[in-house]
Amino acid sequence: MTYVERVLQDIIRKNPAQDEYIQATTEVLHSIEPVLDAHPEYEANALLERLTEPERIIIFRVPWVDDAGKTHVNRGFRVQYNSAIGPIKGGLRLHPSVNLGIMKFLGFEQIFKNSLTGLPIGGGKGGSDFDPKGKSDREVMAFCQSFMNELYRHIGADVDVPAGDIGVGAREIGYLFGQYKRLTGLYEGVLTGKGLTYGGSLARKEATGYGLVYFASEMLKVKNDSFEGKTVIVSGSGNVAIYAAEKATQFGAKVVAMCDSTGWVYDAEGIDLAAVKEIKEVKRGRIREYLNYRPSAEYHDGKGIWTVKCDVALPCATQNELDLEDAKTLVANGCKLVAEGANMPTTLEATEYLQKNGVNFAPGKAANAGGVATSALEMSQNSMRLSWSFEEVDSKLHDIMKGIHRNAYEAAKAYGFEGNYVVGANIAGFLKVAEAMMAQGVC
Ligand code: NDP
Ligand code: 2IT
Repeated sequence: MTYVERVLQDIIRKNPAQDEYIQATTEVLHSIEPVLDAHPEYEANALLERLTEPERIIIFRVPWVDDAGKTHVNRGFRVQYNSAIGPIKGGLRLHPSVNLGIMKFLGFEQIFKNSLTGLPIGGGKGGSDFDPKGKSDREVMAFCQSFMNELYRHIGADVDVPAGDIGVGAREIGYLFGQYKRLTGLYEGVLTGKGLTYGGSLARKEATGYGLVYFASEMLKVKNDSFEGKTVIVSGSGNVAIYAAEKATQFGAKVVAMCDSTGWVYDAEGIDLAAVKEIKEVKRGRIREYLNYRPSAEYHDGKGIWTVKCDVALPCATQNELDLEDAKTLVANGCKLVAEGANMPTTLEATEYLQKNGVNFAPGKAANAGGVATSALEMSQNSMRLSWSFEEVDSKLHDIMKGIHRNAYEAAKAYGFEGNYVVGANIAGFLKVAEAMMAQGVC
């Protein structure tokens, strides 16, 4: 049995019912096998065993009272996965599906993503099974304050710096920041994605989506191609999706479909992003309301966005939203590039099918790293107590995405997998963390 097989077998045995976590570790560990073969000292020092076991996991009760006076209890998580290259960094997700396996898969992926940015940030993730949909602002505030009443003991500007993810945007970060400040008396960059009046960075809101398109552009450039004239599908209609669609449009593409968890819209004329922003960012409404703005568009309930014919697909909603059947449909419709804005939106089988059928494929840990990279830029600005212009941050983000593309491309090539960004991103991300862990001894 190989080293990787042995470690994976242990992971499966010790973590029953953590499917997403097993999926993520399986993909990463298999793809770094060539590096492990070249570095026998990693096995001798139980590096994979240490890397796959989080430094610590905090699970806590989050009681809060709704507007009718009823008390609810949610479960809070923070998985502090790995701090070898910097303080723990990663988002908070508020969604009813949140459980330990999902938190661990996200935290594990974050280690390599953060390493790829080239910035000094370790990996982690957190969140809760609280559902912000349909809650009043006061209820969301009550939840966030209660969540922070426990979390504040475990975080800090040089310890662990949470941010947004699904269900967590500027509103939630504001409530969390206010409560942290109240409990600790510290005004510090303990969270990123903050509002611009209290330490937030310009371009953080746009960063993940813009970064995704910068990365995909580099992939197209390798093939002497560009976004100009491409037909694009963007799944989701949240933070990542909206700004991916915006940048793709700026780069000359036509985005024809977007969705939420209820249904999807198709607009042959190209999605009207001002309408989507008003529905999602202002009204917190459903994507079907798009028809009120563009009656000529189509709305369909349920899944099905991947049946739309496109050149480029950008999954920006959630994990495992693009399965083998969807991959087959995309290939049959002539799709040439899939870049993940979400974390692990493509199943293992679908990824393999796309790659085997000539689709240029970018994994989320490389392609969506612009969000956390810009969070690290927000941390730098907070430490320096100054703020950069939008253009300055955006240009740093663009350079970082080009750098990640180059590193992933070169790492894959060095190990004989040219053009395979999954292998390249995993190897490049892993090497830096592995070296840092080896240098720091058994810990
Ligand atoms: P948001 O909460 O802003 O938006 C999420 C979007 O995805 C919504 O449109 C939501 O629809 C949709 N969605 C969620 N779950 C499902 C589902 N089960 N089926 C279909 N659609 C679904 O989150 P973000 O845009 O921030 O995050 C999207 C993805 O990007 C996540 O995977 C996240 O981990 C990843 N990511 C986010 C980063 C960031 O900076 N925000 C950085 C890197 C990655 P609905 O409203 O109906 O739930
Ligand atoms: O998945 C991710 O990279 C994020 N949700 C962003 C994390 C961050 O710290 O900005």
